[in-house]
Amino acid sequence: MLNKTNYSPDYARDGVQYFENIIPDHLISELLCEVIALCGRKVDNSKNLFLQAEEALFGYLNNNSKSGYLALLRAIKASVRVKQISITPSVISKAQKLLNSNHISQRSDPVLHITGKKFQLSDRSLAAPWHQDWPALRTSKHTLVVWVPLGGAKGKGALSFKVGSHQNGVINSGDVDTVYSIDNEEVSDFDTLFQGMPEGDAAFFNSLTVHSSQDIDEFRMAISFRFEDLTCPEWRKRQFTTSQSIVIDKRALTDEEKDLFHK
Ligand SMILES: O=C(O)CCC(=O)C(=O)O
Repeated sequence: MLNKTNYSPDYARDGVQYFENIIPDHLISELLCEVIALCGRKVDNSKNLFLQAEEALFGYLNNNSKSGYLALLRAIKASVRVKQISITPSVISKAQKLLNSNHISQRSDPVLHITGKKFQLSDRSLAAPWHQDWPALRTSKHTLVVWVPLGGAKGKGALSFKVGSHQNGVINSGDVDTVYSIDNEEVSDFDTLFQGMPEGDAAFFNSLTVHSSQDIDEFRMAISFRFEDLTCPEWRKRQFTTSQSIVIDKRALTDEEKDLFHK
């Protein structure tokens, strides 16, 4: 196991790199305030925002149906506060540098990641097993993932990475559940890199870099988003497609929908 004190990862060699203080504090605070407000609570500026967000989300989970809670999570991840973080100039310039391209895009939507036992909706853990992101995206060959903790990642809540695993291309995966999960034996030759991450830091990693999160008791919240290299000739040949397209449900309007604006 490698950790921060004895190892400093390099993006090209290791497929992962950490940047400290790259996300301005106010953007994280504003997103946490958004979470609290969307849960129907008032923000108390004298108290810790992350703890208030935890309480607000937990209250919402207990007082609403599972589908209502999942709808709220989708609303949170679609908030412009998430977009503001994903297009922070410091993040964009690092992404351009790591992708070695000035022409980059964000083809897929940001993802909201919550771990912590009390937020589990079934007996299935919220943690992600070892996996690569590329098979779920199938976009450019150099897709870069940025993972931004919003709180709870200073210890076990952070991600673990298999150092250099991106160099092996797409690795065999088993059953596709929430992710294309990879057995431990497939990646046992790689060192595991794990380091806690305070808010403001971000991990940038190649979408082929195998990573996982741990099943923890405490609440941890993070967002991730992806950058694509628009100059990737191979992706151009595939007409810039992605497996993460948003499907529009073209069903007929119900009577209730037709009346929505006439009440
Ligand atoms: O935050 C997590 O628990 C998992 C994140 C992850 O696997 C990803 O960003 O691809």
